[in-house]
Amino acid sequence: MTTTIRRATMACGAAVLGLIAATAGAAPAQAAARNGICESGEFCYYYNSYNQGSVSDFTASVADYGTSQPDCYEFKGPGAGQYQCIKNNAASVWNRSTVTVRVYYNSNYGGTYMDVGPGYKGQLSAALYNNNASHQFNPTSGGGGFSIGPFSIGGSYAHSHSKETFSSAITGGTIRVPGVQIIGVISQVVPLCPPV
Ligand SMILES: [Ca+2]
Repeated sequence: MTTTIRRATMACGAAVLGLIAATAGAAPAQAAARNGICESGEFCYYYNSYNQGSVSDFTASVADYGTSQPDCYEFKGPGAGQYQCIKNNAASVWNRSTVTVRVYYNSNYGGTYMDVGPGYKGQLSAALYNNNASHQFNPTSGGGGFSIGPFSIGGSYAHSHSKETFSSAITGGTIRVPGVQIIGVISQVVPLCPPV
């Protein structure tokens, strides 16, 4: 009898350990933005041409860099330009993210721009060279619509590769949205452990 209980306890413990390991393995590696190192997943400005000089690294869009210290977004890495504000001061870029990053001439994603594709490493265009004022990951346009929990209803959006529109209708109290919507994920439940 004692042997049976021990076996059951060990089997349960092994299952729980396996679940924890799977969860840890699925956690994505996080790039550390604003540490002066251009890492996988980041978009980076360089003070000098051809990816030389100090680096300023980002994992998110910024609409306004600021224009003076100590509040501006600055070049972080060692080398020429370190601690200088990045606005109108970047010569080259490296997009290590998986999406297009749009660099704008003006703040708040305005004016002429350059789309920097994933993996691009090199000069800013002549129009943006030392004339960078904001940048946007996976640039979008359009709007409208609303969302309830995981649902997004109505509106339109566009990005660098395609444009999609969708709509909804309310009929007899039912909200209808064409297309597939993922509303849940089925997870396997580990059985309860017997008392030790
Ligand atoms: Ca970094």
